[in-house]
Amino acid sequence: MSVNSNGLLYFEHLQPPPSDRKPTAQNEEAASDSSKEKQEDLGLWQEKFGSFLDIKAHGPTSIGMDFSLHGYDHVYGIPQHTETLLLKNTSDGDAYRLYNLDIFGHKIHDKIGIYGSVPLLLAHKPNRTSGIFWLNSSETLVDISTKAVAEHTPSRSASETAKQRAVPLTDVRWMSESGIIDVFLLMGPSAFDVFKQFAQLTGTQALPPLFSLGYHQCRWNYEDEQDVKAVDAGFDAHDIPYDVIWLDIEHTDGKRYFTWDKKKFQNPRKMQEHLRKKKRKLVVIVDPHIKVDPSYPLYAQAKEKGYFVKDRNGQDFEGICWPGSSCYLDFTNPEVRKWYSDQFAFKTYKASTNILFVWNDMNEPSVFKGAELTMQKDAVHYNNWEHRDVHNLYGFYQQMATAEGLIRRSSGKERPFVLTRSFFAGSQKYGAVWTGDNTAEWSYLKISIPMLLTINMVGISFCGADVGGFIGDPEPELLVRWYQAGAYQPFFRGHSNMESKRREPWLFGEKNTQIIRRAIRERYVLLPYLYTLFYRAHTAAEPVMRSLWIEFPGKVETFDVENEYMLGNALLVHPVTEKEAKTVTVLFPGPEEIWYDFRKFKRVEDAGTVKIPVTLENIPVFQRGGTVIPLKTSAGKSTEWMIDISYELHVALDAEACSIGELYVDDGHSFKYLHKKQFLHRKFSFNKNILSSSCVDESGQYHTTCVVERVIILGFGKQPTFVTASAKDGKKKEVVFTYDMKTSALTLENLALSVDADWEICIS
Ligand code: NBV
Repeated sequence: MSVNSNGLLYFEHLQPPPSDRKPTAQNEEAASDSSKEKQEDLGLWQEKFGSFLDIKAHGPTSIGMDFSLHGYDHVYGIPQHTETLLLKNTSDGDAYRLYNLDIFGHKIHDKIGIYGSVPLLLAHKPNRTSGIFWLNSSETLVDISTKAVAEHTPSRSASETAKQRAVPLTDVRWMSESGIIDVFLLMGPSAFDVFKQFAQLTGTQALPPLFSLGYHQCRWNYEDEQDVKAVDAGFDAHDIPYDVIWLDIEHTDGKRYFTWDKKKFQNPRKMQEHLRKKKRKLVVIVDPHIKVDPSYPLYAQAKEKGYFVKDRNGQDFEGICWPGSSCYLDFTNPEVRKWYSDQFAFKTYKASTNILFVWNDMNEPSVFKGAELTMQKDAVHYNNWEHRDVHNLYGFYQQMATAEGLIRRSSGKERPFVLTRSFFAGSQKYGAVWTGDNTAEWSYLKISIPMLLTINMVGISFCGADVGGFIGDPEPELLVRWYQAGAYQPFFRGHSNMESKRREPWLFGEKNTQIIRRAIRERYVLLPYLYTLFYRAHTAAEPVMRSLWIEFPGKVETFDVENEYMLGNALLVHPVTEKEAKTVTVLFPGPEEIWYDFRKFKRVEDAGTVKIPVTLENIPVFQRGGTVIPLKTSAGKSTEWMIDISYELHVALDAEACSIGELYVDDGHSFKYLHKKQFLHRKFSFNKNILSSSCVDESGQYHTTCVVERVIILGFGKQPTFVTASAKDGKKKEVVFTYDMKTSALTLENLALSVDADWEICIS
């Protein structure tokens, strides 16, 4: 990688404005005058954007620099755009823009920034990954240009001729409106090294509470307490698992966050007790704008303490948002964050209980009637930073304060769950993100895969897209396909707009209900694997959802694949994103890999690109030979109902008849895994016809009465004659087994082997 090879290193000094450029009423007048002459007069110290005047307190700043990536023609990252996985050449069009904006119904294949930004770009060539982390939170543009250049290899001896060959080169140019050049070159050499290097700078994914990996049911809006109870009961009546019901902005008293609409929610505490008994949770929305209303204590206090962002004249910045005239808390100020996090204390947030968690929306921040629907760049934050300097950090800091509030209300004991729409590098430390207002169309289901893969690549594993599409009404087939895709994505929430028709999973006929039920149940059964992946994301910065090239870094054919992906290292998932699809074309990386149908256990005979028949029943999922996946034997009404359900291991053999996998278990909600080392981290390995369970991390201890009930070994060569299981205490017992000649799957039943103990199963 070389720096400044195109000589595009630029920066401008901060400078006090010349006296005639100082923001004055006169200048404002000139700015609002559209005559060319007057406009020119404003110089670079002020800029007009539509009807908005931006006065640059420190002058016309900007910084920029170029990087050349030699041998690379695949670059990824820099979310968030509704774009392909592989970053495109920008030479003939717009640069990728990193500027957090609320864009309702954002278009597909657009390089304009939406909601969140992470200024990390990854470059990959066979078996080598590098990263560029441009740490800047002002409006940023990234230009990308890939070309082939001639590489000259001089002759090494008189008899050898000099050679010339074409090699790829990618030039990346970063430009930011303000700030300093603060850039980190992450040298890998593997993708997993780059992820670790980035995590050293920005942190790893917070370990989510287990419930938050279940299914979430959201809508704008679940109207009142009766509605909440009816939807909750609907899941039980239709035997569909779910963990969380969500309340959107209408649950508040006039969009005053931290309050309840007294007519619709007369007894919110009782409603939460009802949900608690059902072992379920509630998430409520808490937006960053605060209604201008002196009788609203939150507003009055923040006003008095000077906690709002200021306009350029030192007055509280006022904008329009859901509540009408609103002020915006200055989350960049640590004191404001501390005060804000105190608002989540049970005694302060009336009728909140410990099953209530939080959703931060509109935190780009969204300002109706503002320039590009956001805050003016010359608004002023803590320590005199202009909004232009910290724009992309606003949502990051709100989520930080919210997560801290939820931790503090539990005296540091419980893990928080906070979903945010806006994000920045490091947001993974505070919870989950989603991709915002997508549309109920097939193309949005399709693009959600590269969007989530990109977000995962830049450290934020806990992400998802609204299942069904937020805007509009999905046809039943699209909804079904979206549930099937969402079940294999990290954050799994159905959500719909106010104008959309009701969309609870049982409203689309018996057949569709049944298919959706199956998809959600598959998710619940898979949770031990998913939770283990999150532990890896938390401790080792490994993304949960991985583009194929991350797992197969030497296989060029995987580098641009964005319609399938790996969930961890073991599962290959290919969602169906075409209407009335009868087949999908799956790329099976190989040839040394072996793949098994995840549900039917049969080995995939062909290698490479294979047409796989599909029905509406489910989407293609395959297990990679050489892996062990821990599952639950059945799903329950919610994650909390599943604590005692036993485990099942899917042991998929590789070409050497070996495999290896892990299971992580803890209480699923507290920080005891961290402070008291109350966890189990187990390893399962299959070698020479022996499956053994051993401990990965002796420092962790967690007692569970759960057992491994069943083991299915995929690709087992022949019918065994005898199978025994022995615990480390030496006691041996014979194991009941069935062998399916057609699939070569060997099923071992009624094992009752403790999850928290060492044991061995020998097959002869
Ligand atoms: O709070 C209402 C919605 C919310 O349902 C959605 O998920 C957010 O992305 N919110 C946007 C504001 C209004 C959008 C038109």
